[in-house]
Amino acid sequence: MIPANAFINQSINDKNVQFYKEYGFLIAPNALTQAEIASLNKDVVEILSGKRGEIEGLRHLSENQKPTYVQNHVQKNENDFIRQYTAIHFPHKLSALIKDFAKHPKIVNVLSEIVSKNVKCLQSMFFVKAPGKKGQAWHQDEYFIPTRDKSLTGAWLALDDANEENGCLWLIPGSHEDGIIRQRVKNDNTHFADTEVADITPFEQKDFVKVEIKKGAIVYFNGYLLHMSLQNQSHSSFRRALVFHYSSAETMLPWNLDGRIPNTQDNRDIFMVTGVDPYAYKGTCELAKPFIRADVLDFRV
Ligand SMILES: O=C(O)CCC(=O)C(=O)O
Repeated sequence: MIPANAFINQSINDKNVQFYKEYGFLIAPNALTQAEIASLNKDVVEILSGKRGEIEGLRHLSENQKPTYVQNHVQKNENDFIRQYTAIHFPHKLSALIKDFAKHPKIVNVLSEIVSKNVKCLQSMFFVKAPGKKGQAWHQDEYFIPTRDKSLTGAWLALDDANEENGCLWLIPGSHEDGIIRQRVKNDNTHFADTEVADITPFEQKDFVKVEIKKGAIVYFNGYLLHMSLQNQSHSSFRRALVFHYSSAETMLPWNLDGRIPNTQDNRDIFMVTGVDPYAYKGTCELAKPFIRADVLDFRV
């Protein structure tokens, strides 16, 4: 059972903030409206149909495989069309709507309490996670995105009901606390797309929390928190989710996007979501390009 203080009702309170410090996560049920969810899902169909420009890894389809629209509603093929994808990285670079959601007042309100008064957004990911697609092995986001000041925070927006069968998030409460980046070892769990997995010792099955949530909920979690998701084993249930990663604006961010860009002391491909940017004098720039997540993940940073 997830303790009551993990749940944000209406707006974040002191008990939520204390819970986040101790356990490294929070859940805000019913944070998004049905209309907001529908608008995000529709936007991603457009992105993946190539209407917003070329994306690395996009699979080109013949005209009759593409989704068709009638009066702005997807008329056919939407599910067939998106089912080939697990996720797209940096969709906010192709969608003003998605970028706006990163600054959603409900999200900013929470981040101001658990991250800093000054918060920047570092990346977005849209998970389609069609039936059959694999999950992501136990990991800490901080391993990939090096803030190293413990301010890295994910906001995971559920755009479908997420449950064990369709590959919801699992996490280990409190695993962020020692501030250690865990050793990564070879993965042999066929549920995971990754070649490597974080060594979660000394945690065991009894420490795992399954985050089964309704669409519209938002899960917040610390960048050092161990989390994973299993394969989508349902026949027809997608497990869509939009994820943003944020840090305090004070953080210098030596993130080379897993080797996609040259090493940098401070990656300025960011945008502010609240407060003041102490490094505004450096300006910002475009470094990351949107790309489709590979079916096998071989990240070594
Ligand atoms: O949604 C998933 O399957 C994995 C998400 C994740 O690992 C993350 O957002 O950091």
